[in-house]
Amino acid sequence: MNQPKRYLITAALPYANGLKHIGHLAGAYLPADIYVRYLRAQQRDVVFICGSDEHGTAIPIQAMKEGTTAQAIIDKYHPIIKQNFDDLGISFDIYHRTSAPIHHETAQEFFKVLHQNGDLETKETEQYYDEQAKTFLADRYIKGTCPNCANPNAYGDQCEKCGTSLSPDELINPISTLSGNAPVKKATTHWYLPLNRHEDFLREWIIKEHGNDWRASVVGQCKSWIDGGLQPRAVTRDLDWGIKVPVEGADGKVLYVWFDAPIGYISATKQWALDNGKNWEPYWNDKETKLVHFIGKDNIVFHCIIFPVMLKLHGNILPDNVPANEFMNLEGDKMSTSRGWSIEMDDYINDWVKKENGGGQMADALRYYLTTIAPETKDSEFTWKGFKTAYTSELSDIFGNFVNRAFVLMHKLCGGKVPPFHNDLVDDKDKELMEDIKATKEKVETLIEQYKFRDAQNEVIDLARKGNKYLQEKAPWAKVKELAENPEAQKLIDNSLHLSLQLTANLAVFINPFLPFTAQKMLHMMKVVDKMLQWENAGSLKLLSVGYTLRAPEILFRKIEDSEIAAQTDKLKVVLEKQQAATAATSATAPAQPAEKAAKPEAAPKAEIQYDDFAKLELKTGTIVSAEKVEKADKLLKLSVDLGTGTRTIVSGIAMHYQPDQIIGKQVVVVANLAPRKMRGIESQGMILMAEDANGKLHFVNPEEKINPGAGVS
Ligand code: B3M
Ligand code: ZN
Repeated sequence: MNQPKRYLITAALPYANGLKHIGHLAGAYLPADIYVRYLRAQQRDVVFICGSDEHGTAIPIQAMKEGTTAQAIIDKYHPIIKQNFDDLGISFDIYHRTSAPIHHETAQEFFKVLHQNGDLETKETEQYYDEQAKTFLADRYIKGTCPNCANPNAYGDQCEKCGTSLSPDELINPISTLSGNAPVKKATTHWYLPLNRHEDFLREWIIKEHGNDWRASVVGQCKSWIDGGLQPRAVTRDLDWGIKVPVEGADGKVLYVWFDAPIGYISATKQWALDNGKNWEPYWNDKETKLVHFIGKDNIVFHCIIFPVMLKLHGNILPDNVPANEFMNLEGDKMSTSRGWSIEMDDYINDWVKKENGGGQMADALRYYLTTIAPETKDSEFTWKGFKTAYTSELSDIFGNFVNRAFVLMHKLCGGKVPPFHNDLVDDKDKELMEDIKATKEKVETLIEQYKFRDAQNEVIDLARKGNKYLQEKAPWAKVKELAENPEAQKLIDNSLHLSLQLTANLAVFINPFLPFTAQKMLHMMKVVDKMLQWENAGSLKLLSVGYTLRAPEILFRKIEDSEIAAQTDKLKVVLEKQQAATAATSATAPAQPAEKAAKPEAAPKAEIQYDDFAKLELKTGTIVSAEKVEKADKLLKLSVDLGTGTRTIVSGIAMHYQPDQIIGKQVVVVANLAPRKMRGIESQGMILMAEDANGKLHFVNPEEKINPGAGVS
């Protein structure tokens, strides 16, 4: 593409159903922000769009959990998430909401156009219905085993483990999450987007046109989708939360959230245009717009297959790139807000950012580390130790240190003013540094334009590293002693500090897209205005005028204490301890008794319960079909248990009592409706009843004769 006329940059619309964590930040919002800040510095016409995704079953499900209404949920989380992004310097031009009337209208109009053009199909199908809850079940309300990876907790729309997008019919052993019952089939009519009609277009556009410039992981995922054969996708749902389907005979139906949410990018652009006296249309209709969607890998199919087909049918432009990121893990495990194993943006802000009076230093600290470990090509890992190391040994000791030294020396040796540059005394070291400054511009540009933000940021640190080396070699402080006998000494001091200060100004320009708060602080120290950060200034050696008075240096990056890091890792330890306590409970074993204390003391009697309490348990017979030791866990075995309707993975604390091969084929009683829980990275989907004898040995509880697996126990 030639230089695009304008840019429209979107970042995935977060569900307003809870706090968002730093993995989300690293996945979509931070890289998008870096890109946008870079484009703005280039004076390009760019609009950065985001907002809350407020439909879909995620919202009413959260409302159910919090005992409130769906509306209350979105009204609670939308402003928090918006503020969190703001505190971390994510500079959206608009953070809109899909509950806004302009969005409802836009999404309905979009649907109508497709409907009127005959681009949708209707079909009566049998759909899952929960007879107890008296409602059709939206995909998210159905759980079952993934046909692709056998994850037993796949949802009716997607398996979050392998990323496959599913329809409820593909799930093995579906159950309703509303009642826990197996749902029944009932007839209902829905509108479908026949993706199968667009296979050729998609193949041409993704594989042929973008096979080389899109990330390999993105192209690969799309290709395997297309090769697998595309099916018509229902774009309406039987649900009472969402955007009403705007055609006759669609009572009680709403647009599927993944139909309306990406249209949210368009409605947000409209709102932005209204607010700013602009015209939104060219951003979505003119081929000279470069549209880029920043997302996490779980959103690829929606942004690369479904939405593009919708855009094409509706007559809009298509994305130029969809630089999806992989996932970021936390200290050895997948990040998950529901399990508490995550760092919410909100928590980070409260613990680090709010304490420093709006300087943004700690917001930049997070931005920096997340970019150094950006999961651009593979999953990556956040550790608090890594955070501190990257911050201290790179940001503070290299970047911060260079800027500080340049300023301190300039005040000491050059009277607080930008010293002159004496061309007659230029040496090879000066020349090398000047070349490095110029070359960095091109390197950073190329990398950012290829969405390689991690490498781009590295180049900036590398340039600061070169600055340190230069100062070290030039050692202007040592030249002071020569001043009396060597008339050129002051000139040499001037040259090294002149260049160091021009480099400092360049570092501000280069670091600005990545660490905007730091760039602002540097502007203040240099007493220059925002305009200096324009990208055309990058590489220039004339950013600061000779004789100009500069301020005293400010500390760009304060020290991070070990105690601050310990406080964070302690928080995670608490989560882990809670999980382990729960593990001990679900595996039905007390920790193995030490040998000298063989006999177990009598457990205290538990409080009396009602029959209803007991009836909540779903007990079933099962047969152990496989067993293996869990690595680095002495007490745990990982079992596959056949429950008649399918197999479950159950992690059980019986490894001290049974060898894996001893128990294959054993019948057991399983608590089948226990919420799944992760132990040592394995999801346990139930618990096996065990009896513990006076010596602390565990015995299986099972029917006296073998019976069919899946038999109810009561
Ligand atoms: N809300 C899913 C997510 O937050 C969804 C993205 C919509 S982007 C149009 O991952
Ligand atoms: Zn799967």
